[in-house]
Amino acid sequence: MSSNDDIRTITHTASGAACKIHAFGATVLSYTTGNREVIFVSKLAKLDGSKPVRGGVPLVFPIFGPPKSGTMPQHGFARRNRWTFLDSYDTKESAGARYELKFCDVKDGLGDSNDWANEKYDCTLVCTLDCNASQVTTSLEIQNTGSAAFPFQALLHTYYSVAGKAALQPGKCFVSGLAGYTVADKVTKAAETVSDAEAITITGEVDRVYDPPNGTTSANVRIHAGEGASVELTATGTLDDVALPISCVVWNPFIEKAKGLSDFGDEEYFEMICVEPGILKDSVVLDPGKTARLTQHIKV
Ligand code: TA6
Repeated sequence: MSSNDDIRTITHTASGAACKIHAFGATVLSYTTGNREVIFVSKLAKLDGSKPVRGGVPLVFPIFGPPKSGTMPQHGFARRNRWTFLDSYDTKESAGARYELKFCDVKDGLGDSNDWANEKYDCTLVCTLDCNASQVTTSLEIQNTGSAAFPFQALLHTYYSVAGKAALQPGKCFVSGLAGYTVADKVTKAAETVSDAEAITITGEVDRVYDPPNGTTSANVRIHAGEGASVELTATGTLDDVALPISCVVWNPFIEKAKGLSDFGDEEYFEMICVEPGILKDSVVLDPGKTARLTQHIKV
């Protein structure tokens, strides 16, 4: 089990900006700059390691969503295990920290009847966090340390705090920058279409995967998270230093799903929006000895 002792505060002395990160899942819990908290964590979130944190920036790997076969828990094992603190720093430019999860230390979340549970694969994951007054950067590095190539998905499941509990006010809370992406709507289950929406708003349960048009790699999205609280999100992915296409998931549980989450307040859907960049398309395969990296820069 984990405890609050596993939560480390990273302070950028020069600016006063600060982050909190939990060793459980290497989950970033907070990024504050000035008097603004950018990240949302549910008041009911478990921080004892009994389940993934409901909020912050959960790390999703090696699968996004439910398993296609076998019984690995939804969103994989990365967010369900205690990572090892490597080091931290505090310089004039920024402050940050690094955490590592070696596959041999994975105790939960493998399920069974899959190649990870059967130990066909091996990997080392490194989470890096960097912050200053104007931005926070989080990244997930995936090293194939085994002898077999493995397919994977990876995603930064970022929960944003919405100022003034305005998540359902289209003029104050919306996401722009995903027009032209192909959208798969997990709520309506409608056929995939190309999104022409300049602004994605929350008027009910939203659970959509936006895949980039061919040739587009990095994601550049503006998230309006309440009055005067927008952020610019830039997300990139690489495999062996070659750029990968980055998809984006937009999620708000709304009324019914919120009630169904034991670690989420029934009314907290007014206070948050998830915008989650990920390597989701074409089931990317990582060869032995190679490294993939998913990075998001969140500029305030
Ligand atoms: O990213 C959106 C999503 O896949 C939703 O379908 C919802 O399940 C959300 O993730 C939260 O998943 P979790 O396993 O953390 O409850």
